[in-house]
Amino acid sequence: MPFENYIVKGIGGFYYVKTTNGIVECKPRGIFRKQKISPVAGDFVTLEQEGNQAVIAEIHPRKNLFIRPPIANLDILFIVVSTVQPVPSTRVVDKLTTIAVHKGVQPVLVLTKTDIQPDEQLKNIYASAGIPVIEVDYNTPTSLDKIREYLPGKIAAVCGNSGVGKSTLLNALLPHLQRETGNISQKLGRGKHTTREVELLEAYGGLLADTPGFASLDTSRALHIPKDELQHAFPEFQPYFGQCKFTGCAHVAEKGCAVKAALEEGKIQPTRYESYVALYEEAKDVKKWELP
Ligand SMILES: Nc1nc2c(ncn2[C@@H]2O[C@H](COP(=O)(O)OP(=O)(O)OP(=O)(O)O)[C@@H](O)[C@H]2O)c(=O)[nH]1
Ligand SMILES: [Mg+2]
Ligand SMILES: [Zn+2]
Repeated sequence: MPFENYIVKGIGGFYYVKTTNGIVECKPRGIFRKQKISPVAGDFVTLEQEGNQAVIAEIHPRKNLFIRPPIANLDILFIVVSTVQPVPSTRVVDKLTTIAVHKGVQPVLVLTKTDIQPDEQLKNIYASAGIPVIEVDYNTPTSLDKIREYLPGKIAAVCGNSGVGKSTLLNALLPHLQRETGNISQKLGRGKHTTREVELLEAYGGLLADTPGFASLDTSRALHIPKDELQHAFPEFQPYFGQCKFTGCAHVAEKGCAVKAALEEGKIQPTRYESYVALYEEAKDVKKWELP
């Protein structure tokens, strides 16, 4: 494994750290609590021995951090979207892709239930936005190869609305897992609403997070992207930066906007642009002191 000394999971104040000598149970040094820093899965750490107890003495600088679910150093976010049941929402997908890009995470769209109904439109929207799209078809097991190819040397997580097929995908990638799948009403009926902890699973030379309840990231205010930075979370806008008539153009209602021109020429997808405007309006209402 290319990874060592990382937190596999945390449960009730204890952390499980993968080392060259196996998994070590440890506690964080008291200093972290005083500094209000919580170790999370994906953290790379330095362990020290205090008597009989291994302790986390140091948390290495993080590439990124998500609070809900708690995970650090994410490289890849597989955004699972089903073509039907539930029907896809480009707004939800765009919120997730922008958060990923903003945090330095590669978003990868995973289209499920294509066996029930294909969706060329969705595929085209994201492919033309420069976001990789993988169609999963469980009747063609090689369709999972494209997902596996992303994993070597990377930390990845799977997210998406309830019922899109996250657990089904994890089970197909890691058959020994056998996470529970099913439709929502069945699960509620059986009273299965267990929240488990985030756990990093070794998968194809990388780490794949099992993040129960990772429906839509924490899309609360804590994850708002500052309005001026939002445009950079849309990779397909990039070629037009610096070409607008006004410097500091927000690409919303300004005259001579190169992004809007590209939209009108069909070079930017309407749903993506609509999401940008909606997210921009949302971000405008967030005061500076509310940003992390
Ligand atoms: N036909 C078809 N059914 C699928 C596919 N992927 C998932 N399903 C079914 O969709 C239902 C929901 O799948 P789950 O894997 O439980 O969905 P989930 O995203 O884990 O849902 P939550 O745990 O509630 O967030 C199950 O009945 C699956 O068998 C697919 O590609 N094709
Ligand atoms: Mg599930
Ligand atoms: Zn503009």
